[in-house]
Amino acid sequence: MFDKILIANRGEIALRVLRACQELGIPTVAVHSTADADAMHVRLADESVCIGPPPAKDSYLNIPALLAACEITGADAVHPGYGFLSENARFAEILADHNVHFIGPRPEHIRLMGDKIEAKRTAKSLGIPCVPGSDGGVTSDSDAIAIARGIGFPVLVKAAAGGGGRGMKVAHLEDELATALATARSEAKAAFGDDAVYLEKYLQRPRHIEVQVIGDGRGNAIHLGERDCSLQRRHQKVFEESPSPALNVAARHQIGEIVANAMRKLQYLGLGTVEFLYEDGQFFFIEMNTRIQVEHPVTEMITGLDLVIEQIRVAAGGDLPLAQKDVEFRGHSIECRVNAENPSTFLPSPGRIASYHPPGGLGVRVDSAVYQGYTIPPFYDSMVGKLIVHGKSRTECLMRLKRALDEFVVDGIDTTLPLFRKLVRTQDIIDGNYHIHWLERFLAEGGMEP
Ligand code: MV4
Repeated sequence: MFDKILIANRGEIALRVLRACQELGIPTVAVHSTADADAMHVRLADESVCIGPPPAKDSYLNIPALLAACEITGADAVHPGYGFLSENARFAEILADHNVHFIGPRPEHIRLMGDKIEAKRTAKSLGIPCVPGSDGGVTSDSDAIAIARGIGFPVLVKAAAGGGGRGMKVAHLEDELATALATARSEAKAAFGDDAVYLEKYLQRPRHIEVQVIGDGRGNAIHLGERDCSLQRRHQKVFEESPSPALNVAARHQIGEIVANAMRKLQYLGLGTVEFLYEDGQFFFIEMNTRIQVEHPVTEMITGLDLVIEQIRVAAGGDLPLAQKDVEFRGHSIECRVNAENPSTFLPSPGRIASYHPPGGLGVRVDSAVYQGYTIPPFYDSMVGKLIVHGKSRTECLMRLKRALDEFVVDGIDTTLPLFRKLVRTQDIIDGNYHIHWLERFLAEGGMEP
């Protein structure tokens, strides 16, 4: 096992990782920017190192400063959390060059999944169902037209270096395709320095369902069920649940086995999430994430596993916690991402939290790094924390969520709590009847108007 872990992150995930380290009996090093000197992860860690000024590029993304922090403290492993350097293959390689373990997949798998064309090619070769589209990149308008005629309109042009919704353009008709290609290419070039694009059939009203996996890097891998993350706004997830209200036991087992088998063949190491669009009873691979995700707690609640502890164990060469046949899925879990934003306009609302009273009780979990009197700095994401609830059934889970939301007090800043209080009282949400465009339509139709 590792002797000391440096946590290359901030906020709730830094605290989440710190808690796992403490339960494993591993000393921790927090790093922080000058804006985060008062942050909770700094207070709770065994040691801390200031790594630079507030802008992330000068602190949480500053690889030389992180290496120096490892050197100074003697940390022999780095946990990257999510965001920042968590999917940076070069960072993982540089750490290895300095004899520091990266708690995550091998660099080649991070790099492979970072290129969406290569990721899709790999998924397909491993037996994962993919969205119909181009085989690899599209290089000419005439090729694109031929492919689009084959799969039928509408089609979607996606950037190879994209992901998370950046650099996508829809073409509903043939005469829109050349413009969609040109626009997607130039946006991709400007955003990522890579103008490679590919083509897919555009699915109009799918759900976003992702499968959690963990591998030991020696050909053993298990899946831990799915999460339904269809409720999103501008490609930011808002509300996630497991199991998905759209799947039955047989469908869960089928897609889970396909994904776990693929990861066994890849000899995948660490945690991973395989993302699908799900429409008319069919799964279509879109991307794979090679990090711990924000919404991992809903999987923890229904499996009883601590994903960060298991992630650290496999990174240190340990075994998987369970065989697939011993993984049990119990009850239902929902997560709400509470952001420091106006609940109608979504404008950021950083500032001082004047009063703070998180909910509690059976089946209620709050993953947050804020406290009463804490000032949310304006430099980073606007998450106040995550409210995660668990119940025996989806109905019990929703009732518990409703009461937990009513207990939750965050004063002094705007938060998205009122949005969630509204959502749990909205029939489509109660029925589990939603898709990836549901939330934006709800907001456009005045769902949050006073
Ligand atoms: C799609 C799609 C429809 N058809 N691909 C957006 C983020 C990126 N991960 C993939 N995305 C999409 N890919 C095909 N072939 C619709 C989306 C999409 C979306 C996906 C998941 C969750 C929210 C979304 C919101 C808008 C578009």
